[in-house]
Amino acid sequence: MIGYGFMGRAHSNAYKRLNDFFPLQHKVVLKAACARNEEKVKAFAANWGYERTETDWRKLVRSPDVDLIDICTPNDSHMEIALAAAKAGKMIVCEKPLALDVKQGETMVKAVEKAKLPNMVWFNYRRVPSISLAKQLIAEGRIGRPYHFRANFLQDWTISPDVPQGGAGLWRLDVKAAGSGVTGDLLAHNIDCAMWLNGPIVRVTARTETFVKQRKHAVTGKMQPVGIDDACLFICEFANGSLGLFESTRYARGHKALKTFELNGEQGSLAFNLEEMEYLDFFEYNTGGGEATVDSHIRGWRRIHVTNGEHPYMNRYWVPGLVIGYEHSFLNALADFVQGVENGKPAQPDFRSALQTQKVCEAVIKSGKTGRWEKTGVDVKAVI
Ligand code: SOE
Repeated sequence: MIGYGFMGRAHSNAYKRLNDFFPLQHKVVLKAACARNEEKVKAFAANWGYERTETDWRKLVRSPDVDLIDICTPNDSHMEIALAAAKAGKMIVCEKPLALDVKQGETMVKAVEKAKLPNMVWFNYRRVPSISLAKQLIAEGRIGRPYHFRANFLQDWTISPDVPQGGAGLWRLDVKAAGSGVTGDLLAHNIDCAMWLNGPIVRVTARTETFVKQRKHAVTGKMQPVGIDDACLFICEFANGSLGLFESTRYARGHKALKTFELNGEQGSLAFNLEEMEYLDFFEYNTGGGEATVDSHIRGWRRIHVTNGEHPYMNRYWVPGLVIGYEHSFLNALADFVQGVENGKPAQPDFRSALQTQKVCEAVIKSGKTGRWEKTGVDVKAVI
């Protein structure tokens, strides 16, 4: 485990509980946690049960007793660590977004594919059972021809101009460490889900804004220009002919993590809201083409409480009606990854698939600057 921030904790929790909930051939052993600050990494390792600590990630990556490297560091170090881990023959799981930009992402894809190593990016929201159920309903043809996809991810934690950029957690505001603002940090999640559910995004046009132009840098102590997008709105075209509308900001007072999406198709619609993540809303117009099969006076949105044994992942947990939470999305992702290693069917999104999301993010940022429609260059076959 490299890094001990919010994601280091979320992933460590998944490693600790994996074998309790999922029947797998392999057992997780928490070998080592690594970070530059010795005191902090020792406390982290003691808390989560890692056998030892390292302060040099290069040493960790070369350790013969380590099979898998988990990259939970800020985005500007993903590539360097991934390349070293690939060279050392380790499996790699990497926090999102894959890299700072497409160029770095391509280098990472090349390295892991050349080394033929299992790899995955932690786009955890795919593994929220309600979102996985949405995927299943789409595959079952219940939505029919898709027309519209809309999604948002709204937060409010950077409104104060006194919030510094740089340093623990706040590196997300420093363009050198993060690559972009809400586009890479928040919209990347929505783009990953959107393409997983509704296929490749081919063209985008965006409007980005930086509301606070200068912030103190936590490391240098100096006021420095802010290079990230504080807010981003974009519209897009999907390869299947449907249209998309995306909104993200860290300036939506009152919203902490309002992440929603809706998909409207000819035969039905689906809607999800992270604040009520155990539900999937479904409007069924028609069960199989032609005219409506549900009488109009009783037709309406239905709330599916996604807690039954036949719902994705739920047979691993409790009994119908009892919910799981945010942390289980990481557990489910990890279970899929290990299962993929065991049965030779790699879990997604792997680095190549996550690179497609990176391409959309980059096109969005570019369009925010040029004010024009930009092609994403997404490799249609890699959207899986
Ligand atoms: C930012 O506040 C953040 O923690 C993101 O970095 C995560 O990826 C997202 O899931 C929640 O918000």
